[in-house]
Amino acid sequence: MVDAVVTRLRALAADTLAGNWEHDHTVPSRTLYPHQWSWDSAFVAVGWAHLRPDRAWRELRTLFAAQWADGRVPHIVFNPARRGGAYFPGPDFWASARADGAPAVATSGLLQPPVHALAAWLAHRRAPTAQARSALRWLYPRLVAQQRYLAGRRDVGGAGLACIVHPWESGLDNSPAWDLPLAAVPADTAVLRAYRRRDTDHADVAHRPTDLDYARYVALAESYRAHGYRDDGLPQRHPFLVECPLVNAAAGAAEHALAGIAAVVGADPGPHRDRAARITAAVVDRLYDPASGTFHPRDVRTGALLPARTVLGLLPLILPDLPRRQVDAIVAEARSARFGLAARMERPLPSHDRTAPDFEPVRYWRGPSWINIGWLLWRGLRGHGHPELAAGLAASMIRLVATAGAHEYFHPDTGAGLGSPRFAWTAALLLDVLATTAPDPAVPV
Ligand code: 2M8
Repeated sequence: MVDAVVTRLRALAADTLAGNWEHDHTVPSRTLYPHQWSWDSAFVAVGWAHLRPDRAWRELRTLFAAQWADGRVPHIVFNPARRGGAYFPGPDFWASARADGAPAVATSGLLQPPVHALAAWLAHRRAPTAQARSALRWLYPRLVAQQRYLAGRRDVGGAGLACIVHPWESGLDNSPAWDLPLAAVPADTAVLRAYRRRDTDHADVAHRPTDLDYARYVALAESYRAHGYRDDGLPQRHPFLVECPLVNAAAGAAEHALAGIAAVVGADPGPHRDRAARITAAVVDRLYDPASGTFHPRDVRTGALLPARTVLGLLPLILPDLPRRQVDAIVAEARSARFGLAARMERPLPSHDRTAPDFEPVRYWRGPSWINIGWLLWRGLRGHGHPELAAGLAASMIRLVATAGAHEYFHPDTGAGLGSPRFAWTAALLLDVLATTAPDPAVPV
């Protein structure tokens, strides 16, 4: 019975990934996201490593071939074969060719959480072949450059943490975490008259960001673009500068992964361990709030922590060297009625505090459950000695996909599938979870 479920789910995941494979990368979704996205590709590589390690490495190589001279890894790499209005904001909007240090292929100018070193390390651990070692040798200096960019040009606050300049850089685009700083961004929906949103062609308007939020996203991207995506002078001119717990925890976890990769490619792991320790200390020092007992983003423009208790607050658990006090605080927060983590979960893990007045069960990142977030927390729970909670979360993720399919996100009460129905990272990360967790017997065959 359980074997039949695993066989069915593995086939579903393999079909989804194969259907989204596009000659040298995987699209997150054929309809909504027809290009290559940065952190999607990292998650996808973790999944491909279970099926076709060659594709895991190809995926990462394609992404890092589009790395900018300053080390940034762009959040979208546009497929030249899909030019035209398939996605907004598309290549004409970002106009990367006009910026210094951009690659030949068209990209955006933003970044996403740096989960790539972790993905490369996991892919190598799953299949430590000569091909994997050669891919790691190619990737290592590029991953180091990605980290250098974050720790250098993006340390706008000067405290050893990277700043994001746009909510899209967090990956949790429309999270209530960003409402306060976003409200200070001057914009009105008239800006959208010059463009056409494409997301609402493929997705339910009630699930997507509002027009006013979209106008602010566009205004912020235009502000960054106007200075050629340069990072000097950001405090004087850019209206959104935030230290995000996920981006920085991912950067810390990346240094741990890079220590492992360095040992494989014959480099020195020591500096990576030192940097990892410094990032973890800065994440705790700058983003942990003892009063709320959780992590919050810090608004660099005002100096204040942003008060919303979103799932971002739980994600520093991916730091292997997070001190026990903060581990215990995160576990308590995750087990509270706000997130409902348990050895037997009644409902999926939400992306926002389900007791908050602004919790929205179907709107994108403001309540729905996402498999990539569950997977990150699952890894953190395993690494910090909480196998029962990790198993409960894994079982809940497996149940979601077994019941609703490989959707982009899920209703946090009913588990119904939302967003794109054949979503790449859902499929990829499910494969990784299935490799270590058996579905519970109640999951439908
Ligand atoms: C969503 O973001 C894009 C912009 O990057 C969008 O809304 O159009 C987010 O869920 C993001 O985390 C994800 O990487 C991207 C592609 O799956 O979609």
